[in-house]
Amino acid sequence: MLLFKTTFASSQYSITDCFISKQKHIYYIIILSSTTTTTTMSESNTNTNEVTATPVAAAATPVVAAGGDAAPKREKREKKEKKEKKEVVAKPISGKEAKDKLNGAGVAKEEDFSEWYTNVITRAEMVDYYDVSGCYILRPWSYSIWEQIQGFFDGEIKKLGVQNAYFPLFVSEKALATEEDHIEGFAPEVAWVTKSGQSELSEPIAIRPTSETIMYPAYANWIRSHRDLPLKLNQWVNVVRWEFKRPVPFLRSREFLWQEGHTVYATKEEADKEVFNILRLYKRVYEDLLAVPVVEGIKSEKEKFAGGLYTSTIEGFIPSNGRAIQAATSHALGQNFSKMFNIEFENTDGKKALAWQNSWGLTTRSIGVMVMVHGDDNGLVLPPRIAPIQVVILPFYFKDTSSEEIDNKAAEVLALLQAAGIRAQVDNRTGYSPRDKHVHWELKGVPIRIEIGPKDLVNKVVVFCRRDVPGKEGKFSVPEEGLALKTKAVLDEIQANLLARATKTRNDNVSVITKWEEFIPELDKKHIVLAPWCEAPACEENIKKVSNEESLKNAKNKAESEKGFCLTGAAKSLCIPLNVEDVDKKVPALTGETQCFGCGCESKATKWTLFGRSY
Ligand code: 87F
Repeated sequence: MLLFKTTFASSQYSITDCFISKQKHIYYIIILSSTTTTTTMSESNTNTNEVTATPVAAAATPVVAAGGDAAPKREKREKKEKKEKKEVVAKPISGKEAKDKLNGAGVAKEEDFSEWYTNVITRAEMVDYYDVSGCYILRPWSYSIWEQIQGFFDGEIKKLGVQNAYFPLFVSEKALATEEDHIEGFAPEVAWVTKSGQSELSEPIAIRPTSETIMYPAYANWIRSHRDLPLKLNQWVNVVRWEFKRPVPFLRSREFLWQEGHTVYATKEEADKEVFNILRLYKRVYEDLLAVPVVEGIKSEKEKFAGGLYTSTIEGFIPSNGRAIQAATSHALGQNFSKMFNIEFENTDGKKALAWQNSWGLTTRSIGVMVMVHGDDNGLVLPPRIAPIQVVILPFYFKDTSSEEIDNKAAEVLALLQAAGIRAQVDNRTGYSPRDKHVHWELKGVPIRIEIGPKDLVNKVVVFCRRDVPGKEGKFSVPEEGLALKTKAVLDEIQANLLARATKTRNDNVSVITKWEEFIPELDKKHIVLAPWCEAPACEENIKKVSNEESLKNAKNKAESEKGFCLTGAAKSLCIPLNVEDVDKKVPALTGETQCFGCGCESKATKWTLFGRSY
């Protein structure tokens, strides 16, 4: 690792940090931040968790120089980042507490949610830290969940006629600038490569933060006639967004994995239909696979993707801190991008027409949401459909019985579960006590533990322990006869129970309000709110501003934000739900008489809208 400090002759920016890969074809990702005049070069230890990368695309590029990262704003942001920079690191267990905290998450979920989360994902071997701030290693225990999500979603989009492709990681400055207007707000997050070896590249190239500007120039070449439509492509890739807010593994990292779908249609009707088909698939990923309830809705004008016509979204909820989280989005881009990139086709009348486009994305954030929603004080609680191991078989030996007999039984059970398509494994590691194994597999969130001991052999039963129902209540004997079917039924029951439980909690945490005075008190109960709203951007701006000010007065909330785990106390609109019934609330139809609840806003309400503090 080399750390550079230098200054560009004609720029107020300096290189504060660059990472050099020790491979044959070296390239540097140069991170630019505000003024420094010294030129130093030092070799530092690679083993640091505190690589303070503050990349700002802006310096050398017209894209950003023209855009929204003016110096005062940037300084403010950097100051804020410094404050928030404390890395999320699992605290070692020490001292008097160590003895009783060595198991499970090490801290109660309700006591310190931030520490709980960090402990769980590291101890369960989902994630490990890396020496570039904001980047994490996804270990097999989390990556295989991503593979489950991929398997389902990929299969479904293929049924809709979507094909996978791969477009390059790099974007030229010119291509990125095509989207200048829309990228403005995002520009500070774009990371750039400016060097190869010791030489400056003649033109810096950006690393994809999203691929509109990479894919659409090719689309313009490929699409000529209505016969070339629809074009439906998807790619499963990594993207880089150099976030300045405090990173949270899975939820907000500087590199993450996602799928991005980019489709092109001849008509708005076809495009609109797809927007909601995809949204429904996203809902299925969350609800059917991850057992996390989400609300389908439309983003407000302020919260939509600026480049598009409208943004449909699914919104999740984290009960432990009362925060909503955008779970996935499906955008109708209209003809905005086809205008910018000249994606035109000759229609059936022989006339030129602009194409209608959509884009949609789902990320590894989904794994973090699932962990936060279902996990408990003993660790992960994995929904069976995505659990890398659905059943772990634990043979228990006692002095006076032959371990061979137990091992044979375990192998027999394993074979019959695997034959039934269940992801099962035997834990016959030596040197671990039954208690150790119990704690280990609980922490990993495996849905069913099957214990087999000498008595069970005699009785021709095995003992089931459900991860979702702790203690004795979740422990019961199951006859060997019909074991595979019973296991499948219990896995289904666990899956359904997790969704039902999370849905009830989410619904219990939605408050219906009609007046501004109710807003902050409800948010402070860690609720999200459903309120009659006028949809005006100025009203939303005000809601954000006032809710932030009022929240800061709340000492508890302040303490939380100082810990850095949550962003701000500001609340914003989450979505205009497609079905208000989704959150199990009965609200009167808006007649045109109902006032908007918004602060100081005198307009009439047009939509019941979900608001909340969010990630
Ligand atoms: C960050 C840096 C540069 C979001 C960014 O949601 C550009 C962007 O365009 C940017 N962050 N976006 C919007 C992405 C829109 C859209 N792209 C395809 C999606 C889903 C998949």
